[in-house]
Amino acid sequence: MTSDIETTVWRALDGFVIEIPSWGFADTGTRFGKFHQPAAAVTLEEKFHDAGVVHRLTAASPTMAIHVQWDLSPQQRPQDIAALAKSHGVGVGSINPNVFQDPCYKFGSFCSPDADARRSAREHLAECITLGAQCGSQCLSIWLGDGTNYPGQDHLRRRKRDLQAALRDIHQQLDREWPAAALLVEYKPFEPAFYHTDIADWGMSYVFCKAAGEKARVLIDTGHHLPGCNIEHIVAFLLDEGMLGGFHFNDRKYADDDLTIGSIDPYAVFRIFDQIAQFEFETGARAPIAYTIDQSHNLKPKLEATVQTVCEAQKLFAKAHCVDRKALAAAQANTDVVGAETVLRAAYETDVTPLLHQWRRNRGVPLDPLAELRSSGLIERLGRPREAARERRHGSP
Ligand code: AFD
Ligand code: MN
Ligand code: MN
Repeated sequence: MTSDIETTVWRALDGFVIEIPSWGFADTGTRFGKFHQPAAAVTLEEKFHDAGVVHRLTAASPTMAIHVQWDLSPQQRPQDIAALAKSHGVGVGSINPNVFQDPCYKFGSFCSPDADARRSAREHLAECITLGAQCGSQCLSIWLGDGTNYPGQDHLRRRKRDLQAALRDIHQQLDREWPAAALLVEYKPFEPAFYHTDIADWGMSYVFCKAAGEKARVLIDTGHHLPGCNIEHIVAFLLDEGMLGGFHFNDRKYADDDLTIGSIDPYAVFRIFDQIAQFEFETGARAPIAYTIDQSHNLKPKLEATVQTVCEAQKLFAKAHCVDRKALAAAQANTDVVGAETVLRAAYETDVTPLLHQWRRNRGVPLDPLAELRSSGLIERLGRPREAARERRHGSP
């Protein structure tokens, strides 16, 4: 006989689809250096291959987010990209433009005082929209590094108005060319700009989304908050407004550290998922949220870090769906502070391993995907030909 908890958790896991980032498989580093891994993916084919490995091991990650400039060459046709993804058992996920690395974006993209930079950014977004519409993606996910480094450097309200106009124009192009797509607008308090960032917090993203059009939603990157910020409160508020579009998962000790989710503060992630679970319990509907990993796997082997992340996210999401919602509501109604907290902590401390194992058994995937990967020798087997290919390309690793 299936218990209510089992039904609730399995149904939640069915809907908890976690998109993996192409950039999670490639060599990354910090501004102090890049650390090469032999099995790191370089080509789009290798990235889709690795995404397929993760999905076959977890049954939870059917799409891979594309970072347009990091992954694609101008010659690649959208239909070929979609076919390549399909050949590895995954689909094309969110389209991530890049208007922060080209030298023309030195003073910003859509907010730049330089009309040519604004024009370049708009042209790049137009190309991204055409690409997304033609390769079966469902989402355009925008992050801007726009900002300034010094007081007085630029006119803050002029920058805001230029960005509002650009996002409105982008939204209109989505309506014309890619009507099924969601438009996610990410925020970040600082970095690469160090005095002000044009989309610095959830409120600014909210206002930009409202001005852009009805497809636009706020994207919460869990590493993009100043220390002490109550992220689950932002989640609750945006859920209630119908303006939460999705997440970029990672963890952080100090800033946007891009560590793996739950590695520093798993209880914080649980509290975020608890707000979503409560919303789903009370509405009886799945929250329309895009869950995407956005991490830099500098020290951890890329594939291990990605599988570990998917499993950790599933575990915390399952725990959040173990909360006794009726007992919690009663304790809250009676201002039973300790009682309410005890209900929440009991769910957090629930061992959901048997529930995860049964969910995976039902899908024919390994009960412990990470252990399976680590014992398979796959990463070592991938490293050798990829290292050889790198040497052919560059003459050295
Ligand atoms: C960087 C940014 C932001 C963005 C990601 C992918 O901080 O999180 O979403 O790159 O473009 O991590
Ligand atoms: Mn992000
Ligand atoms: Mn980030």
